[in-house]
Amino acid sequence: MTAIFEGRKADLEQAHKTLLDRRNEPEPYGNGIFTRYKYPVLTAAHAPLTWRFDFDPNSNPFFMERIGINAAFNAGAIKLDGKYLLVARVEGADRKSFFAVAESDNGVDGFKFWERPLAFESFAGADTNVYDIRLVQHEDGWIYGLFCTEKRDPAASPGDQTAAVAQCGIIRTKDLKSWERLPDLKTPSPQQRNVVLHPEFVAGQYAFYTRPQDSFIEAGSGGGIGFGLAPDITNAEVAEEHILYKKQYHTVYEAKNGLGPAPIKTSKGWLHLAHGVRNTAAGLRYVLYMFMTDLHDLTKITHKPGGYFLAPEGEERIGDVSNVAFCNGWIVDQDGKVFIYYASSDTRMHVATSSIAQLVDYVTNTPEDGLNSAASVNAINQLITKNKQFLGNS
Ligand code: M1P
Repeated sequence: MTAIFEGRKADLEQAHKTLLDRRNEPEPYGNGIFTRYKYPVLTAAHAPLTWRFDFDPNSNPFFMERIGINAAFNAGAIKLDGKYLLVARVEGADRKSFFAVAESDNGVDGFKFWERPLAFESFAGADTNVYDIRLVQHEDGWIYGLFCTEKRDPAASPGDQTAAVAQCGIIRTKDLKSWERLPDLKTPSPQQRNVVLHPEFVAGQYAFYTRPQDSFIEAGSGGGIGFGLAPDITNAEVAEEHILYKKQYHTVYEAKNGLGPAPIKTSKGWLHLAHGVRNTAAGLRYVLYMFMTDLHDLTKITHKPGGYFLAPEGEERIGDVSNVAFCNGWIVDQDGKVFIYYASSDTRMHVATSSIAQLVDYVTNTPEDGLNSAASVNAINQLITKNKQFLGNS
């Protein structure tokens, strides 16, 4: 065994342990709606060293990295047997994404990947790349994972090596360890990303939130968050998509939008977290926004707070795809505490904590987007006038 091998191995193991053992701290002076935390909860550096290094001193005398891990982001989330579990989109240096489960005892730090990445059947030629899983504990007893499955567009010309087709893959499990692959979701749209399964049956059917698109990147003439029903999950087909949340001019979701995790049921309605995208001279900007739908009519939006709920801040703004906040996982504890797991700039995972009471207050009391500058000024003036009753005229 060489001194280089021994020294590098010891140093890297120590640095990895220090990272995994690091306690997280809530950031002070938040907005009262949620609390951000100082450190990301999951990064590429959290990947086990056994995924990256050959530990045989004979075949790897320099203890060199053999397989690079580029990022850990866009994680689905679920609480099982008292553990907070993230199913992250891990991206290798080869640009292929895969899923891996990371577990924590308290939801804000100590996330540790399970020994091996998640494995499931891949239909021949179906998946070049898989990502952005949404985990749903459905009332039928299964935990479903809906994810994006992407492959090269079979209609692309030989010179075009970028055109892709994205659709919704479906897997299910009881324990996050063994997974059954079901046929991909069929919808009328040529492209689907950000598909989410509603946790309850609706009129005896499986209910899906979809995001139809004309092309791989552009929403085009379509887009919006769709909703549709499928009678059978083992051969799921949404024959008709009803657009429940449209793109809208000069809002944070004017270019496209997509649902985040499955909605949370509250006494006031279903709480939704979504991402909205707008274009800028510096490229696309992704932020998170919230809305609420009626408890009995899932296609009826009852509350639409204006603006973004969470936008990338500070170092969150920088990464492989900068200026992106994206969320496809949250966990609600018995006491109503909510753990919002969001990714920044397609690079790393963070947590923000809140509660059902705070989120319902935010969604039901934040003024709607008035859709023009005068309406925004009017909303501020109304608040100032109301505040005068409490603060006097000084
Ligand atoms: O790069 C930002 C995000 O872009 C896509 O999201 P959407 O389909 O809404 O445009 C996804 O590829 C997502 O993974 C990524 O974070």
